[in-house]
Amino acid sequence: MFAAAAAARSSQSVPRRWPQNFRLFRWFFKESPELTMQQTTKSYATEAVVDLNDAYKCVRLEKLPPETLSINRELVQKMYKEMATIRRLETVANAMYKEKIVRGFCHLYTGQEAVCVGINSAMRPTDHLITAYRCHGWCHVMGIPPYEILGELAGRESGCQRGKGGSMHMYCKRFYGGNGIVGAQVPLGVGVGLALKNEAKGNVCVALYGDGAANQGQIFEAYNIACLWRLPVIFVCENNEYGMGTKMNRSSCSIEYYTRGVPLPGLYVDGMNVFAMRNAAQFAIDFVQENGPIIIEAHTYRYFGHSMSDPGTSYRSRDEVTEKRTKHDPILYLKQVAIAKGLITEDECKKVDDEVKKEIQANAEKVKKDKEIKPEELWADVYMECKEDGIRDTIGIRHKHFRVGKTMEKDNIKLKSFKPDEKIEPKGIPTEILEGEAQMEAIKETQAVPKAKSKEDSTEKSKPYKK
Ligand SMILES: Cc1ncc(C[n+]2csc(CCOP(=O)(O)OP(=O)(O)O)c2C)c(N)n1
Ligand SMILES: [Mg+2]
Repeated sequence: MFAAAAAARSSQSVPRRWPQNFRLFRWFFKESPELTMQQTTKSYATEAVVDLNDAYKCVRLEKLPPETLSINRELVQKMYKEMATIRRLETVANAMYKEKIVRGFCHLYTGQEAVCVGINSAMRPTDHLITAYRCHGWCHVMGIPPYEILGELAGRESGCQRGKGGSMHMYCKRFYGGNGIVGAQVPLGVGVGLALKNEAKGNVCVALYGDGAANQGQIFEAYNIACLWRLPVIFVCENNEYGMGTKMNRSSCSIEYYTRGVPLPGLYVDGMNVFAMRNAAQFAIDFVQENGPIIIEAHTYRYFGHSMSDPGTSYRSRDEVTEKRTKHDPILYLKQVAIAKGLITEDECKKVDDEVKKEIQANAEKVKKDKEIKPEELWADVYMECKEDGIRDTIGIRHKHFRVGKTMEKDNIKLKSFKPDEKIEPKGIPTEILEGEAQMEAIKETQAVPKAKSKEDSTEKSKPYKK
């Protein structure tokens, strides 16, 4: 693979970036073949072919993904509904945050929908995925219902993690979150890739990170080990051009993120084009099983600020955002191409928009009436299996570990050589386990300890564990 990759690399020309690459987005302009076709209110086709010629660039790859993609009504309708749902979900999350129903961190995905919908549409039901904190769209496509996403955002017991995770920490089977530490999910994704390689069933793991995270050391360590061990990992850099308030070219010596994993092959994809994303993901899923990891850079854009506390206008102009929204919007693109190809009508899109709006609004209203969990439940569901005698909190009290939430099915990764861990016997730490009200009492008791007067008192009273 490497000889071929080296040969391919030497024949690469240095590609230009998005803003200069006008051809890449010609579909948005009048001269686009798709858009000059008469837009009809009647859909008449069941299948069509989309030209993706300009959506890719590559490095160290012998061939690009196919230049065309065959799409049908069912696929287009599913994609449209998913993208419309994510867009509405984020609009409602934004409103609920402003109403102070959603608290804490909240990073909206609006503008980036084509990346998650396109990639997910190519994934098999047995593939795995891990991402960072900008995860609501991913949660939806990986199978968490909107009601549970909104419930989680609002900290209600109806949330997918019973309100204990919030915006950045949502999970479901084969989906490992939702991670708040920039870049930290990438080595974890490589770990999942290692397990999948050992399992030897041909499944892959998609590990996502942002353009800001792309400069971290751990990303390169992850590339290295994944490449050395030929792990079935698809690294996806969701390049939305900003890391918080910093434009990519102010933080990165090279903004060609797909080229940066020497000797890994890389693929640049127009991340506002859901069909290109699907095609690239299909290509990558096949590729990594044979050859080991690949990097995909999905060039996208976020419409809102970094998080709810950032209006997103101090480091970029309003005109820039407006231009992206009006000329490069991923939902508009899908809609225009699908209408032009006769796969969907304006009326059908409107119907989906209305249904989605109604459904998400109803979910939001329901969530607002839902309860929060009781404080005792904070110690529940921490582990799949608790191997110690209870769990310790930050002040050293042991609590009984119990399950309350939906039992997440044990992951379907079954290693050939898997041996369960020995039971861990904790040493030198108290083993008394408190339950329910008793544990709340114990906390109050600890908090009520008066401030130490002397040095001896201080050592005695600040002992972390209750005897
Ligand atoms: C290790 C670490 N450093 C810094 C932060 C603070 N931080 C949160 S998001 C962020 C920017 C990341 O940007 P990018 O990777 O491009 O992701 P995006 O927000 O654009 O999706 C930073 C620096 C953090 N959470 N973790
Ligand atoms: Mg970014």
